[in-house]
Amino acid sequence: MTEPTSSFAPLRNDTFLRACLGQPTDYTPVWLMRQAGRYLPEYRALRAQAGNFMALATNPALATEATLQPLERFALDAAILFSDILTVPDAMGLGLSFQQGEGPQFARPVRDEAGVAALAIPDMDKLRYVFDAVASIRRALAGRVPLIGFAGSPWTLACYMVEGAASKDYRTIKTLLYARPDLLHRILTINADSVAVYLNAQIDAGAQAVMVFDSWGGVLADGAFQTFSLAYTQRVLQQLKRHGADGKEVPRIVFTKGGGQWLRDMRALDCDVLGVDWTVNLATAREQLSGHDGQRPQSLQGNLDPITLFAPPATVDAEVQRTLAAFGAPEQNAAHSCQHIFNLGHGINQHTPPEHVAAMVEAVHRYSRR
Ligand code: 1CP
Repeated sequence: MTEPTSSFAPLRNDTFLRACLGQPTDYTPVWLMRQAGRYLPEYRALRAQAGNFMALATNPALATEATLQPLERFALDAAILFSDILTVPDAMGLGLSFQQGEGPQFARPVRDEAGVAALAIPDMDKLRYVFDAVASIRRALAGRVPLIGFAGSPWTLACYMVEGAASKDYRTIKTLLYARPDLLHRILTINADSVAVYLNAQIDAGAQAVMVFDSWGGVLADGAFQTFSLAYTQRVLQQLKRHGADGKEVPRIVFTKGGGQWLRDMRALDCDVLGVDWTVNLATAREQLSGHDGQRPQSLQGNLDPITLFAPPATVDAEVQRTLAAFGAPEQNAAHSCQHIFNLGHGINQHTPPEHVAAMVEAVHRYSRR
């Protein structure tokens, strides 16, 4: 087989990708969920220049700038595409808008038989701006660190599509789940197939890893999680390309907030990394993932409580040390083992002092250097 050639610069820091694939590294790689965003003054200036969030996200040059902003400040080991999980339901025609300070809103939420019947996999041309941004970011990175592409899980997208906005109790979608599971299954099937096509297009455009954000999987009852979230995340993973345009393996990360008690179910997922929130003990999680059924063990991503970053830098430093110690010394000899990717347990809070992020990233690298 001939290696496909790539027009992108060679990767100079592969620490994150190695850890994703369970290979030993010289230190523990680190990046942050929502690392580009409102806690950075330069992001707020860029968004003001664009006018609003969607104007920023749909402009590949500005999205590239937003992606690179945190990398200019901190020695992060990965970049993540600047976009949003809700671009997919927006392309389905649900009418997304972001009210300043209020979060996302859909003009036409999906709530009844007719709304569900009208849903279809969106034309990927409507999401061309995302794939253009991926290619543009990849060029701008010039091999500095790998680029992560992402999408929402079918369940998490459905939460917004049915609720129409962020929710406190998920009453509308859970009522649908219990009263009309047939309708929810149809939404989730369309979401899964849409997300698969969408992530494959990001891979083709240059994404070097992909992540599925199951941000609201943890609000489901045991049993419902497996049926309405996990099964559809697996349906996405089963359709994903294994290799990028450059012929390199593209690791898959799945993060379920509040999913710690389901790691034994999640290890059956066809993915390389499981993201965990701060309620999880990393040593226990590592034990649960290691040496299972002869398959390559998944690596772990996480899990500092994002609110830790409001404490003084000395505390941040101590909490980083504690998190690294909780995972324990990474395996250095096996070709494949459960490795650690340092991250927060959920997205960074918009009021976080950037200097504390600097202290965190520096501490991860200092304490983990082998
Ligand atoms: O006002 C603004 O500037 C908008 C704030 C904002 C930003 C910076 C939104 C609206 N989205 C984003 C970017 C974003 N969203 C990224 C790329 C930035 C990066 O990581 O560096 C990513 C990966 C997301 C993913 C996302 N969007 C998730 C999953 C991650 C998570 O935190 O759980 C979710 C749930 C969303 C929905 C969403 N979009 C925006 C907001 C404020 C929200 C959350 C709404 C809610 O609380 O339910």
